[in-house]
Amino acid sequence: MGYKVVVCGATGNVGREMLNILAERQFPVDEVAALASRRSLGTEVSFGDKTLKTQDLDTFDFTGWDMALFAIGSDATKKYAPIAAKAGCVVIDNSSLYRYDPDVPLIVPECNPDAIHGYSKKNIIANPNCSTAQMVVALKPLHERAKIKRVVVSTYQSVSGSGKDAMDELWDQTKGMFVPGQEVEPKAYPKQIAFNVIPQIDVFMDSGDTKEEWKMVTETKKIVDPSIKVTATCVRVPVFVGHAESINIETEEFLDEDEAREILRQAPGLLVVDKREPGGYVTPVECVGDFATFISRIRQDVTIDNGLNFWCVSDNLRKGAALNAVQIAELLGREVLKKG
Ligand code: 11C
Repeated sequence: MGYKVVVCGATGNVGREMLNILAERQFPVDEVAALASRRSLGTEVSFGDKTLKTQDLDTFDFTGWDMALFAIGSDATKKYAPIAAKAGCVVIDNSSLYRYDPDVPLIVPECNPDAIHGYSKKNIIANPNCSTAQMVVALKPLHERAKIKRVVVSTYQSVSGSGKDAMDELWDQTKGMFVPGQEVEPKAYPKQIAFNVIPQIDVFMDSGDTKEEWKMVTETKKIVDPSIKVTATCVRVPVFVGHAESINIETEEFLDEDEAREILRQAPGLLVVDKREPGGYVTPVECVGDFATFISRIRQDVTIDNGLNFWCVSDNLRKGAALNAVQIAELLGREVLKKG
């Protein structure tokens, strides 16, 4: 016997990846419902070698369904997640709405799988922001060995993090640069993204940080350890899929770069590609469609006693969103629902 699984927001970038990954990982499903808002109704989506017709999220009855993977943004989640949860269907939510709620576990299965048991307070589990998810997979094993005191991270985030319109904007703006009269004005972003980089992701907060930067700080504390200090600068770059991060850590105990490389090699969810030669590292275009988070450029930071630098790349639609949600579904099945 398998699970009855709902994917809400099945026609979006993340919803489609959720269906792909459920099929790729052969998640034990008895039935899958693909839900969409009324304006996308009737759109067909792929699930393995099957095609599913989307159903109306507004009128769907969640009773009798085991779990629902939500990828519909905070506003719609606010309306529909409590309906699903109340009907007994466990919600695994990709929006930021519940991430900071003390009664909702925020889970990256490689880091804090035991938090799964907290799901029952609200019948909701939160999935972290993409830039946090890939970073904490790398931080956790290093923290266990040498206790991380402080993290300085700079991100290079792809436009797929802002959705399909932003991907179209990068494509059209790039083409428009070469065709006089067809220049495309910025709409998804405050400035031109083609052949440019933008040091703003999400809105500004009173502190001067952006919300994306604040999310990295707050979510790392909830997932790994509240004592870790994080400072982040998040930057949008003209890449379609795949987020990259330059990460600097300061640890309580000394950690040699070779030992760090070995720890990261052994850690779940990571693949180390670290040759000190031209091209001996992973870039965003190479990680697209992969499950792993790739670590490269591991080296000592000699400006402090206990410091390390490394480069971290992952498919933001996968580990940063859909894959992590499916891994949570697998964990929920294994540890809690125990069907099949
Ligand atoms: C981006 N990280 O790349 C964002 C997208 O809180 O789930 C995901 C926002 C979130 O723009």
